[in-house]
Amino acid sequence: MKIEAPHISAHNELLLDNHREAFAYLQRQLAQKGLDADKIIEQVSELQTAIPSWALGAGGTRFGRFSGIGEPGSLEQKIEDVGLLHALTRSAGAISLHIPWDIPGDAAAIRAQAAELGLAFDAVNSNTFQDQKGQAHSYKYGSLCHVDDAVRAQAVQHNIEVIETGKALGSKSITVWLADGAAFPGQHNLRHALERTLDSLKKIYAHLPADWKMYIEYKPYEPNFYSTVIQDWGTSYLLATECGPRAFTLVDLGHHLPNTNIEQIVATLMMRGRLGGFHFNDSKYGDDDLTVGSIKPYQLFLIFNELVYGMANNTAGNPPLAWMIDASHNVKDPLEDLLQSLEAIRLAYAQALMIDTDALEEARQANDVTRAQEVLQDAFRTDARPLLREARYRSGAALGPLALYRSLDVRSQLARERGKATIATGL
Ligand SMILES: [Mn+2]
Repeated sequence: MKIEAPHISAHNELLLDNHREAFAYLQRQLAQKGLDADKIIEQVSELQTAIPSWALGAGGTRFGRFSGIGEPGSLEQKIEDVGLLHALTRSAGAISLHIPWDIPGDAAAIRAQAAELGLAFDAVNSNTFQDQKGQAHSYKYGSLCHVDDAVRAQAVQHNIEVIETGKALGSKSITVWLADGAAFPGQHNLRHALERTLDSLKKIYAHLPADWKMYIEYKPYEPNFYSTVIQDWGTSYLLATECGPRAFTLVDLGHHLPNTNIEQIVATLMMRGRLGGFHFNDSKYGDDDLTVGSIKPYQLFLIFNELVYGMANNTAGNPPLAWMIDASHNVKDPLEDLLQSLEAIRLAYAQALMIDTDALEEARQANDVTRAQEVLQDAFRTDARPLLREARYRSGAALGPLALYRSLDVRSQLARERGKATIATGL
């Protein structure tokens, strides 16, 4: 299924009068603070978030999986789904593949299909947290950190193959997330496990094409509940700096202990030019994979505040960031969920761009703590949604993506085309 321009314009026609009124009001409010709505719209429009191939089907838990209907049963259908999201929002212009769940049979054809929908290939993701059929060695006791040379060599080789797959698609980066860790105290010599991991990462890095980046993701716990080899941003940063200038830390919002100050991590990494990218999601307890902005929208806004500052004051040469959603759950229609996440990401960005930074800095210099908080919260509490709608309208997308998705009854049509019982590859 495809969403065509006439669908969008017929939908926009119905909402346009109300939108224009709301946008004009916001534009005046912003102008009073010396902010240019057009400039914010331009910046917001440039923010493109990659959709991971594993978020397009229902995500399971360790207790069960409840499939939806019309799930994408092939890589082509996953790309078709991302194409729908991008047509509705013009904010999901990339797809991030998981290898081996999504190995393209014909890379050139897949690339052409994506290009036709306006999609690029973002980072490719390796998987050494599961054993694959026919694999010589098991990852039960780790992969890049394993005590056995042969297991480590196999895991390194897999990452190299993932890079090769990415090259054929036009990807420019690989994300390494490891489940490696110890389930119980005593299982690992903690220092040696980290040393072996660094050694393996260096071997992968040695195969990185000159125009590629390697993102090293961290996570404090799960699946191992005693220790994780790359447990935090500091460990990731250490590994990245040891590997070389094209290795970076990747921040996944769900991969922190409760109440961690993630915006501070962002500020520190950008100070060193080592923030590679983001995996967006939201959580209440742990790595919950909830819809972006559904639990802690203020935290997301504060994170974007640091990102905006870091991008505007890029003294350490931090590269452009890779934005990706990393979420998947059991109950919502995945496409509806992703539409909500895409909206939440741009909303937090727009809110951060609406901060009166001069007033904020003035308050800081005067140690006026109350005023500093007021300035931040004024931006957070201003309804930025008209900016997002205007950004979509100007780029040919829908004023109300979710409303249009529902009125076109996209899911039923996908179910008719694909059959009700298709299951997306993944966990
Ligand atoms: Mn992630």
